[in-house]
Amino acid sequence: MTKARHAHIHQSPSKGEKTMKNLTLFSSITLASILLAATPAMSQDPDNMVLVPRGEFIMGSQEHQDEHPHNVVVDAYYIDKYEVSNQDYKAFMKATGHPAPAYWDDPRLSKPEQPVVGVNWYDGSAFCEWKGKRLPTEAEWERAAKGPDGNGHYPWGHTLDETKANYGQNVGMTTAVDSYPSGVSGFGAYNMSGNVFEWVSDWYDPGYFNVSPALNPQGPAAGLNFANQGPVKVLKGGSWLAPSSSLHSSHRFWNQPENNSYGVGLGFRCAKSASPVGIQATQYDFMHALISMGDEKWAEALESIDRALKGDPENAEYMDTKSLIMKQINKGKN
Ligand SMILES: [Ca+2]
Repeated sequence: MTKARHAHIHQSPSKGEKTMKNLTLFSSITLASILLAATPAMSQDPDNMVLVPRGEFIMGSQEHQDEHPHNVVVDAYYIDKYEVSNQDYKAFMKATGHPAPAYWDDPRLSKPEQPVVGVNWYDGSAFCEWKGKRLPTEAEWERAAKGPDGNGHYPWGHTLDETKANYGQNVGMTTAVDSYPSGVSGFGAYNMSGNVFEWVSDWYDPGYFNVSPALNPQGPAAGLNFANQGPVKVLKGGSWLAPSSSLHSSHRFWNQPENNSYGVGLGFRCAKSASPVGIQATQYDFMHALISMGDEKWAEALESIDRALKGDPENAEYMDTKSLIMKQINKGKN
């Protein structure tokens, strides 16, 4: 397997990046007070999934050009604590008659507790649908890997550590889906780095992080037609076979959705939306209005503050915020 596309970038921060840093400081202070005040109002956790509350994080990193860092807000969701195992996949095959994936009989890879490998994007989607779930978006996957602090290069922190993940042929095969408990992400998800690459729902486009919406990005409408072999979907997290350079949480790799064999380590986990309700949703709408203001997306900001005011019409802070937004919108018209 080859991967020669990534050129490391060493540029001084652009105006956008400076704005983002200021925004991050501003919003972190404001958001901390909002989030501390918010009380969880979620349905009960589904089995073997972890809850990731609605919140903001910096998606991407300075590592590669296609990882352009940008602020993103993701609605609350659950994500599987573990990669889907062979045992899980066997139950799916039995219940639905779905065909066996590649490497199903490879003795190194076929133990019940090892993650299923050799599945294509459609297999992963079908499994998740059978479970009443779906593949995570790239943003959901990355937030789950980065944890509540949102800034770790790896799920466990900043330093590469072979005792915390299975990568680079250090072990020579996949390990159980609950292996490496010390490498668990801040939200409690296992093996987000390493073991098997994980399919997410988004198409891959190297420029997408420059134009992505700030709220619940779903990926571009079409994928890069890589080497004229057809459009590609995003893969996350590296694998037992892949080098350490693909391990960090914002790393983006890709494959055609019908391909199941790349690097003998293509697996997945599923996700499920979990919408906040009541006062929490209102506070988050306010939060999103502030973030949109920081991004100078005034129409988006107005939409969010109107939603917040609908939930809490007498809130003076929300009313003040709306006047600020209106002032900017009117300034643009003159
Ligand atoms: Ca993984």
